[in-house]
Formats: sequence, C-alpha cells, structure tokens
Amino acid sequence: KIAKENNVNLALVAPTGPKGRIIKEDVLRFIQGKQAPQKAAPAVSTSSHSAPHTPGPVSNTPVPLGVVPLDQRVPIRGIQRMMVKSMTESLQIPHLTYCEEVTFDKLRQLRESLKTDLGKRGIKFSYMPLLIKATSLALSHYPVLNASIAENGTEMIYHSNHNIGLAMDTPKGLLVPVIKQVQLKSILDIAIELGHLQEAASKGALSESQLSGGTFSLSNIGSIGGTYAAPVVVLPQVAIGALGRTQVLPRYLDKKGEPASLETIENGDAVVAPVSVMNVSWSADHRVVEGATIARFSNKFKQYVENPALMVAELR
Ligand code: CO6
Repeated sequence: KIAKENNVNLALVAPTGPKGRIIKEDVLRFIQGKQAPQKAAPAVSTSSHSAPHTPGPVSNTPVPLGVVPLDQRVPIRGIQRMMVKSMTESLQIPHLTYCEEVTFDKLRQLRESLKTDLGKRGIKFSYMPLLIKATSLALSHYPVLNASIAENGTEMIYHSNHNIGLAMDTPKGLLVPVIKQVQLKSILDIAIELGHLQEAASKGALSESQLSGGTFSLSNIGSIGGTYAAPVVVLPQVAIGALGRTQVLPRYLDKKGEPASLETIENGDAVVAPVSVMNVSWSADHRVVEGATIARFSNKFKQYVENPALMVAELR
C-alpha cells in the first residue's frame, strides 16, 4: 500500500525480509532515498552500477538487468561483524602462503568404493573425511602447525588434540564448526560428525561449543570452484588450508603410472594421460612457522592423499 501510494516500483526496492521479501522498512528507506539521496545513500561509489542490491550478511542477490539501484548504507551485524573483527585481527600478523598440486586418483577410487555402501547406511561420504584425516596425520608430524601463541605472547601452546575447523558456506554466512579430537576418530566417525554439523549448519542450529575450540582450519573452497587461494589464519591458530577444485588434467606418466622424470620423457618412455588433481593452499603465521615446515607438512599431506593405503596403515 505504501509503495502504491508513493508510486514506488517494487522491482527497484532491495529486500531485507525473510526469503528475500520486501518489508515495510525497505519501502520507507527507498522512499527516503528517492527524496533525500544524500541522507540515504552517502557516496559509497561514484558509479551506481557498483552498488550492492541486497544489504545484509549475504549480499549476493543479483541486480535485475536494466535496474540501477541506489547506493545504500547498511549496518554490519551478526556473523559479518564478527568476520570484520576477526579478519582485521588476523591480517595484523605476517602470513606465508604455500601451494601444491596433489594427485587425487587413488583417493577418488577409495571414496567411490566406500560411497555406495556407506550411503546405504545413511552416511554421506564426501572427500572431506579422508582429507580431514590426512591433515590430522600430517599434523602429528608437525605439531607446531597445531599450536597457538599464548596470550602473554612469550609461549607457544602445542595442542594435544587436533580440533579441525571446517569452513562452511551456510545460509547465515561463513561458519567454521569444529570436529574435535580428529586424531582419535576413524574416517567413518568423521564422516558421521561432518554430516551432523552440515545438517545443523543448514538449519542455523550450530551451537557455541560446535563453533569453538579449533586448533587448525580447512576450507574446501573447491566445492564452489577455484584452484588456488590465499586463506587467512583464524587466530589464535597458526595455520589453515584451502582445498581447490579437483580437475582432470593431462600429465606425463611413466610405465608404472607414476609422474615421469624428464629423462623418461626424453627417452620416449612416458605417456600423457588424464590425471585427477587438486590444488591445496596453506597459509601460516610466519612469526612462528617457517616456510620449510609448511613445505614438509604439505609433502606429508600429499603422501597420504596420493597413497591412501599409507593413511590406512597409520590409523589407530
Ligand atoms: N572439487 C571438486 N568437487 C568437490 C570438491 C572439490 N574440492 N569438494 C566437494 N566436491 C563435490 C563433492 O564431491 C560433491 O559431489 P558428489 O561427488 O557428486 O557427491 C559435491 O561437490 C558437494 O559436496 P558437499 O559440499 O556437499 O560436501 P563436502 O563434504 O565436499 O564439503 C563443505 C562440505 C561444508 C566443506 C562444503 O559444503 C562447503 O561449505 N564449502 C565451502 C567452504 C567455504 O565457503 N569456504 C570459504 C572460506 S574463505 O577459503 C576461503 C581463502 C578463501 C577463498
């Protein structure tokens, strides 16, 4: 009614209500913006095309073609406000980022061989439980990456548990629920717990305890896309990994199906074959973590992923 009385085209109004509904306040704000654009829309940008269409934590609603919305000023609240605070603090520390390509064929086969049977038992089995376990096994060789700097700034705390936070893209925004004591859990335990956390995240029902206590973080950004990333350490943790999208790419292989050496290629004993690969990007707090440590840790992770039998051999 208010829109009609004020001749407002609702297609131009940015919704902030549940499920993208336009609420009374949106219309009033729009009217204000039209009548007094300087008040409602302080100069965020000189180009109105760059203005966000939908305010709020998840401002990804596309702008309808041909619509030039007004700039808006919206409060940063909730999860987004926490992110502003935590990411600003995180970027006070010097980061190092290290990237690696990991062959994925054997892990893919392992997952395929388990997925159907576990699915029949109602367990969703993605790559993540295997990758989380591989991370934990690699961490046990490099405990400095599962540590934090004590508040007094003069001591390191080496955490006995591998509490691995997993970045989740949820309706509420980016949340990082934690799978605790990964070093004691089977791959199946991890799959079941991940399923519970994903379900709770989708309902916006993650508890404070599920969201706290992490000692290391992983982000599977590859489930959305991308190859390399430069993840930001979540303080007080000292390291984080971002997993890229798995891709099938041509690679030189020797007769045993292993990566071919230059000599083998030059001798004509290599073939170009399709290989599943995934890129992984690690970031760490460079105050306490050296590049060589991350490189060695990454080599361990790569070993476990490329030869999951090794991972099985080390499981308790
Ligand atoms: N590559 C290719 N395909 C993938 C990948 C990768 N890395 N990961 C998942 N998938 C596939 C997966 O195999 C499933 O397909 P099927 O094989 O057909 O079953 C499908 O994608 C869906 O997987 P799903 O997301 O349901 O499950 P998964 O256990 O792999 O991941 C999750 C769970 C919670 C990690 C994920 O759903 C998620 O939220 N990912 C986004 C995390 C995120 O937003 N990170 C951003 C943090 S900020 O990292 C950051 C440095 C910056 C960029």
